[in-house]
Amino acid sequence: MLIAPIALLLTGCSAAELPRLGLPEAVSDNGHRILSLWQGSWVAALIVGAFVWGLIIWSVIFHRRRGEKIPAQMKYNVPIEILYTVVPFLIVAVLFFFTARDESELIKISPKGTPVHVIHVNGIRWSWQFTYEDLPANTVVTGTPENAPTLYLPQGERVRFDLTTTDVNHSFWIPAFMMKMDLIAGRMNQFEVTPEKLGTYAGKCAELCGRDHSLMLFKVKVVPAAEYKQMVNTLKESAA
Ligand SMILES: [Cu+2]
Repeated sequence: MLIAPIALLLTGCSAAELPRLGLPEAVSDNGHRILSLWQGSWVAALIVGAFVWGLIIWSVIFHRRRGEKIPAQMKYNVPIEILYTVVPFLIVAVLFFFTARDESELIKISPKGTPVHVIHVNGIRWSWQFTYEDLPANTVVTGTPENAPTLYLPQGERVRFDLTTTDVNHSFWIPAFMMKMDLIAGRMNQFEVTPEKLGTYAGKCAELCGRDHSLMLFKVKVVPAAEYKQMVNTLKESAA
């Protein structure tokens, strides 16, 4: 019962932020799913925790030392040993089930023919290259460590990222979207997202890829769908 006020005091977060348990507000469709997986895992952990704390307190109070008499000494208790093998297995199985269920949803790619904006993301030591494949001119924006590129995304429309790398492995991470995916040499990874909230967000590389890994930054701007194409074109001119 003390956990909520203590967490509030320790983190200094507001009552509106508390239910998110440290995660930011969801600004994409994937974010809602990830947030509920995170919250569900916490609820499960707190239930298990409360049960274990209860058992500890119960044994401390009701089985505390009373006099000099040594209690009955036991070596094996098969039912209890089976119980503490089966119960952790069940806990892991439940967590695994929900994680696998959500992961398979998060990496689902829309079937061919669905309108999706395809953006090819290429990792280069040490910046990013974005190719807007759905735009007629195939706009390519290449950043440098000194001049971080901007990635434009349309609000409320489906975007697919095709992730590749020119050199070593990197990882494409937009913390506000609560999701990242590796860029693996020699293959293409993909995921889709629908940005929901207009705004500017930070993006970074989440794989320690070498000397200037910390400079592999980019900006993400979620703009109204009607302005998306126009914004990307401005970007093309400024990046040239
Ligand atoms: Cu990197």
